[in-house]
Amino acid sequence: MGVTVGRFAFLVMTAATLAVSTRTAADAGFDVVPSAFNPARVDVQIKAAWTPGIGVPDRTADSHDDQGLVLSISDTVAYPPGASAVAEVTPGEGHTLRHLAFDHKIGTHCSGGSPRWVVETTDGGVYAFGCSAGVREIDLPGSGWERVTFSCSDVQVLAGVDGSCPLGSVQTLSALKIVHDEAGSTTLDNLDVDFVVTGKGR
Ligand SMILES: [Ca+2]
Repeated sequence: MGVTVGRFAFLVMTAATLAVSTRTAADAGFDVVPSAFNPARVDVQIKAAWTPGIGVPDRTADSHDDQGLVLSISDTVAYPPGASAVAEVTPGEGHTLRHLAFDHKIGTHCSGGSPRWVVETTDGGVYAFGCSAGVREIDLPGSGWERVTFSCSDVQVLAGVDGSCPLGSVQTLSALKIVHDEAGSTTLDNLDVDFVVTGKGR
């Protein structure tokens, strides 16, 4: 009898946990906050900013949005200490993840390593999705741009279980951001997290 009660209690707890962990970014809405990461104050120039006049206009509901996200660094700084231009999704913790994409301005930096989505999960997983790894749709959403959509076939597991992938997983996020840390400049727009799109600063 004691075992039966214990199992019932466990099931109730599991259901409650799932109810919380299946909350998505779409429920929450989110901002994308740029910043410079340079813990050792290495002598490099870093820019991380939503910048007027260089984005894809009119994809979001705000017809006045012409901002694009510029992430640039004048030199590559080996890790550690590393240095990077960062765009953090906030709130980035507490929900699960099923879809990641962004629009990339063709001709600006895009390699297998940078810029990249970095996904951290509460179970200690750290995952990267590098710009050039995603599926590219040229001239979407406009001429000179490409939409880059990521799937589990693009994932790099930096920490955690080999073969795991946070997209479509029950893993709960602890952080979600775009990191650019290779010398050069990239321009992105319309960051897509679970089909919720952010194309400008606050
Ligand atoms: Ca925009």
